[in-house]
Amino acid sequence: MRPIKDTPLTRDGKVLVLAYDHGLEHGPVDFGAVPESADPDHVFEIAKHPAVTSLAVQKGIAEGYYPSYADDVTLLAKLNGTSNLWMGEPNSAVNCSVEYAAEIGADAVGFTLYGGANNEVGMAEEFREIQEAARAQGLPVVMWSYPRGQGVKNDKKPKTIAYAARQGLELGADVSKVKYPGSTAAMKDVVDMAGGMKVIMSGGSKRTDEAFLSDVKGAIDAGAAGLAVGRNVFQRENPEQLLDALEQIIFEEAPLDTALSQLD
Ligand code: FBP
Repeated sequence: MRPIKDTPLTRDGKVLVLAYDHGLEHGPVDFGAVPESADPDHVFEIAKHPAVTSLAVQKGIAEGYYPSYADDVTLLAKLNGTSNLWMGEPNSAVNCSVEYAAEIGADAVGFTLYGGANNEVGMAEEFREIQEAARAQGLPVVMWSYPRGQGVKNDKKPKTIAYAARQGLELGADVSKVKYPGSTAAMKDVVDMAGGMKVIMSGGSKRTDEAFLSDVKGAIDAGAAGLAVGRNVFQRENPEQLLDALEQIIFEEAPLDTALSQLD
């Protein structure tokens, strides 16, 4: 398997992506709980935490804010994305090229593939162009691999999630980011289906610390390389505390209780 350990996307082979593309994907509703989270500077400051191996943002946020943080934050440029105002079958516009991402300082690129959607074929062809351009630039590629749309009855089914991870391997991603299938055993099947490619868990909507960290622990115990998380971090008043706890679980392989003891 092509190693990505020498890229800034990982630390000790582990991955913790702080995702902050929600302003496009979901809109202002995601910033209601903590209004300052609408300010990209607030989230770039959070991304300086040593547990965060990269910050995933769309082009406009990268262009406007990354220059002030280039020494402290690793940039993962999300190349496609669509607003929640779009009511058609799941689809995602390519908003940034790999070449432009590299020009504005990206260390890695990300792309959403909706397997099972009407436009899966078109998205896979866009991914091919992006993956090959990223290889030419030496940038690792993270696939947000989210089966949904008319071909998918239940996107939480473990076999569907395992298929999503496998799509990343087959199409040449370095990392597949998938939804948590609900248990360590099911996540192990997902990880096994990805060969040696790194699989990371997608954070999901905000829940209690214990529920969230228990899912993360389940994913790590199953062999996942880490996590991409947005709302469970930036919808908190004290995100650094949660990142301390995540650092324990992901990088120190600490038990859940040790991680929970980092929190008030
Ligand atoms: P969360 O941890 O907040 O779930 O963020 C991960 C992420 O993949 C974001 O990059 C993206 O905006 C969002 O989830 C997409 O969520 P949805 O499942 O609603 O499409």
